Amino acid sequence: MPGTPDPPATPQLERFRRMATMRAFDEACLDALRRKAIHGELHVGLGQEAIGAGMAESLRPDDAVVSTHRNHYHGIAKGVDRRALLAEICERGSGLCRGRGGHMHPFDPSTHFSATGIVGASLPVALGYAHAFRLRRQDNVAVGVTGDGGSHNGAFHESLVMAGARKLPLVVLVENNVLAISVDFHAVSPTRTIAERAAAYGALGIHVDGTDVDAVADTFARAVEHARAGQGPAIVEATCYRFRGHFEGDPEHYRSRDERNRLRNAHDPLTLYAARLTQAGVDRARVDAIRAEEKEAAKAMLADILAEPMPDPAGALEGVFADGARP
Ligand SMILES: Cc1ncc(C[n+]2csc(CCOP(=O)(O)OP(=O)(O)O)c2C)c(N)n1
Repeated sequence: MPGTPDPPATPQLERFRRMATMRAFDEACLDALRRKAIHGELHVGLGQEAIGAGMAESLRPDDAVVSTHRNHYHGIAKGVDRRALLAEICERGSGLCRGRGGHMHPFDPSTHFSATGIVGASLPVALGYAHAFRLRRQDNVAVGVTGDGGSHNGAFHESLVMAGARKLPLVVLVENNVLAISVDFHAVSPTRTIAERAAAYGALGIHVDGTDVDAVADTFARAVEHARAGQGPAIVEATCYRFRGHFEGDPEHYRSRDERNRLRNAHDPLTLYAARLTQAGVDRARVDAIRAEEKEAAKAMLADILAEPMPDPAGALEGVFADGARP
């Protein structure tokens, strides 16, 4: 009705908006790549938004998250400034690390967020945070993110052994998108799920549908509560699907276009949640407006960033070496 104020946003609409923000952010990255504003490999997370959006609610500002090469949604979930993150990805001076980290190595001390392109290496760093929280008697948690491929890495085992033995507040989030580049998880895993490996570490292990934002939010809350209460580490394994190649430019010889389209049609977390919301009586126009607003906001943010000049090459070594240690 004209003049009627919008009804207040429900927590469910907020979850939908968070997913829409993440989708729009990565679409802006794809746009930036097409405009040649990003050099080097780009790994986006289209299809995995429900995990980032679901984890956000349980985390406090002083908790820590250490992510992977596919890190944008975790940074957004942790509260990293989105413009600074996108500017970093576009290698601009206003970026989170003044454009020196790029998309795989964003560091944000103010939100305790970082990422690494070394597969498996996020977990020992998160373990370090968990250990520090314990030594300082803080009831914070550290989240170490890995993919299914990373869960086969030795660092996964070593981090969970120590966290389990010392009951450290480590939550290992495994985004199981069933592929490690071209390798099918089921062809190489000795266990049906990764969550069931938790028993070997005295950890809580929970498997969840990573395309269902409500289920992820509930599961993640349980795991964080467990770790925060001093009961030791937890593994949350969220199954999801990667809608694009491993990196932009991946010829994807390991799956057909039909297979990819089938996954996208059946498992898109935004489409699935929009249907759930409308079945629950939310006006479809309101849901669509949220997506449109987030898309518009990301587009405007990218345009603003691309209007910035590239950093002066003369300053390329600034902030790279410790005080005065330039070669
Ligand atoms: C130690 C190490 N080995 C290999 C690579 C090359 N590499 C980059 S991503 C990747 C696969 C990661 O798969 P997964 O952990 O399932 O994450 P996803 O890409 O599916 O998100 C590999 C092998 C690397 N970056 N680091």
